[in-house]
Amino acid sequence: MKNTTRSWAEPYKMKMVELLKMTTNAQRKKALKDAGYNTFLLKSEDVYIDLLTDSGTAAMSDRQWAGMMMGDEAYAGSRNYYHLEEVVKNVYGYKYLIPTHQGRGAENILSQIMIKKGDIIPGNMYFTTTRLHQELAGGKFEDIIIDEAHDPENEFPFKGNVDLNKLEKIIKKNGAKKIPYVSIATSVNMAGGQPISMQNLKELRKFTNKHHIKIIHDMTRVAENAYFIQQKENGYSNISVKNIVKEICSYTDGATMSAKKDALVNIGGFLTLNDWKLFEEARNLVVVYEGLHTYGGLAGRDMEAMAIGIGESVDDDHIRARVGQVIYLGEKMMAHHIPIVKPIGGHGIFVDAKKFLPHLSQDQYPAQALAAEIYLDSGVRTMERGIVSAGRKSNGENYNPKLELVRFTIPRRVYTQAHMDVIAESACRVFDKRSKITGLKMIYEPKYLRFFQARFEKLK
Ligand code: PLI
Repeated sequence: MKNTTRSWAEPYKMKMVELLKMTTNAQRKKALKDAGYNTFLLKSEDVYIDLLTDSGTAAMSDRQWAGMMMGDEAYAGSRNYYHLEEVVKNVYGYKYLIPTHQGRGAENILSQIMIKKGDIIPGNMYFTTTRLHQELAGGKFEDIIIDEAHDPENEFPFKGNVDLNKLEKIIKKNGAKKIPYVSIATSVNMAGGQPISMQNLKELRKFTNKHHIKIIHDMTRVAENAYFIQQKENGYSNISVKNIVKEICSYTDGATMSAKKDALVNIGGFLTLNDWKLFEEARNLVVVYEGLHTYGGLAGRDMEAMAIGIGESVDDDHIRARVGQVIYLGEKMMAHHIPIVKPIGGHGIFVDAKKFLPHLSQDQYPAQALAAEIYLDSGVRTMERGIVSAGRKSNGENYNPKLELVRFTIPRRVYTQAHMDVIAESACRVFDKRSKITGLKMIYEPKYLRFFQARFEKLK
């Protein structure tokens, strides 16, 4: 619940630390060149502060580590599976659970059981792996997020909202039968971690019920979304994040989860569904791709850590400190007039590379070039979220997204406020010499999810 009596300071203390290697500018220059100017290809030991992602990078609690020791490594019917099933039911309210090794494992199974060739999957902005699985299953993603989400300057508090008019047009044009489900992410990643409001979700539920269309929830960062609802939406300021999370889930028919984010584990995910028939199909398919339906590619200990992490993730003090740290960093950057996506989202700061480097065109990969430059300056590793991440359409054309961003993603419970200061200082230094930054040329492009492995050269 809203607590304004003290700052967002962390509700935990350190028990163990991991030592970091400090690098010189010359070492970083070489490492960057060897990595083809792609921060995904850097060796982690060459990184000082790693903001590549908040995925699988959280610090687990002593309770989670204790849970790891309680792993029941049975091939079938592990006690940790039943614990996880109970937690998913209690915290999120979904009925049936299929564990998977991570989020995309769940996306694969979901797409295969629900999407037919020629189907359309409307969603509140694409996510890389989600859209690819929809396409591989023969479907086509259509963006129905509100226009405000594509404008980094627009300060609307719920930029994750769906534009129901866009959805209605798709239904009118194609018929509801062509739409197996609407794909709704909480804390929309590619928009900058922007939340969807409860009101919008309720309206969407009403609308989809009318057309007998299901809603599948990408609940990877649902607790962060719930926190923004608590802070910004009328009527929720006295409701706990835990209860808001449960209400969000209640308006949807099932979910895919990458537990590597909100749920505070280093590996794990699941698919959860309310419909028994769909669950039966998913339970059958999981044995093909992941493992038996009571472990889904995970060790028993991983499921235990996830069950405990889910409980911790919806604690009000935890989530307030988590988002508080992100906002602290964002405000420091804004004070230096660095163009960032506003409002500040839940899991990181998204720098607007188009505005940061206005002298570069999008085909010179401004966000990729900026991420490289930040690493060179300070050893801080960030990630491109622009034209490289967006990839190509089936006809080979680039997607050319409106947003060309560098994501400074904050791992949960890992870095201190002093680290945030170092990151902000580096961003400011690079901003001050921005006119000297040159673009990049792509020299190697993999077929799928090119941002992970593409290589670049510096343009003169
Ligand atoms: O990385 P996975 O396979 O556990 O999850 C895929 C995935 C699905 N949905 C959303 C919204 C994600 O953010 C997501 C993964 N995100 C990554 C790896 C990230 O760095 O944002």
